Amino acid sequence: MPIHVSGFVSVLGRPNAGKSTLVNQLVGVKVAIVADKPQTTRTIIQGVLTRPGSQIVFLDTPGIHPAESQINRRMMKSIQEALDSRDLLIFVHDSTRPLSDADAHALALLKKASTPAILALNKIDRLKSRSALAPLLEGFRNRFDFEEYFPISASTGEGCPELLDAITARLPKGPAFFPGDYLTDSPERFIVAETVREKILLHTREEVPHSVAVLVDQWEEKPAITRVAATIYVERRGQKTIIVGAKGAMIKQIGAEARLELEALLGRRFFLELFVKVQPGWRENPAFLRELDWRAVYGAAAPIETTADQPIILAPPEDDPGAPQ
Ligand SMILES: Nc1nc2c(ncn2[C@@H]2O[C@H](COP(=O)(O)OP(=O)(O)OP(=O)(O)O)[C@@H](O)[C@H]2O)c(=O)[nH]1
Ligand SMILES: [Mg+2]
Repeated sequence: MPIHVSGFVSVLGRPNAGKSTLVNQLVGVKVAIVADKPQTTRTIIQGVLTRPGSQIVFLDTPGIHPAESQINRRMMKSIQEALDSRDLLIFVHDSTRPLSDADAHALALLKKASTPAILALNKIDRLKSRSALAPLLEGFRNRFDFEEYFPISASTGEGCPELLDAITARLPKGPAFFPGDYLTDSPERFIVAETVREKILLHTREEVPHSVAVLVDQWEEKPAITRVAATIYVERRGQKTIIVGAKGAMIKQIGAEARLELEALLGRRFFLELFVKVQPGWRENPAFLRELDWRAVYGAAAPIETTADQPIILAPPEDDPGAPQ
């Protein structure tokens, strides 16, 4: 029997470093939303890669940042969870940026975990010359004892096969935790809400991205279509005006983009109805934050009532008449 390895690998780093892009690249499917705004990821996102002889459970995390508000404290709690008793850590750094005090703070967190860590110097496709990597690497080496380092581009995939081989080589012997087609524990409800939020992040700037939360209110499976109603929460009236747009043009665009992506990912037709509500101070509201946290709402042993709660995304069935062409 060939040896089988498996393990939990947490992907950590500063906001916007490219952690979610990397997890999507390594898993080969978009499990986490990506945006050019910091603090895109707000909770742990699981992405599972199963290959012959190995299964890797990647845990994408929120960017490491000062926890000033309730929501930020919750995000830092997820980071702590991702640091506890894992097999390996991947620290992702945007190599177009120099080392800063904030990076030193992030590395101090890693040190406490005393788990082996690999450094991924990301976004090398944006470097004019590789010579910029040497001083950066030197700086990291002076601050943390990484096992290995890899220059990569999570966007283009450059360096990622080598990183994946190094990860696999460091995993302990063990059986697969999940079936071979299992990709994530994210319920479809959460995937829908996150996809809508991603489209909003792509179209807005300044304080709007931080002020947006999305919750699915209704979910109805029909034979030919899944009907979903979701509410976009913002903190101020002006933000609602931005998201709705002139004559509702912006919200229409957000809805259309989210729907197209969801249909391709989940392999069936969606009808998506979006509402926008002003909910001042939701980022400091523990009851609301709990509602946003699907793990807190469903729990590990939550009853599965509709396919919306099923934690497995399967590839689109080939003979599904509802699948987009
Ligand atoms: N050029 C280039 N851009 C990248 C690369 N990796 C990520 N990006 C971009 O960097 C931005 C941030 O990427 P994310 O994957 O959302 O970063 P993150 O570390 O998950 O960010 P948070 O969730 O906010 O902490 C996005 O615009 C990505 O497209 C890369 O290798 N090259
Ligand atoms: Mg992210």
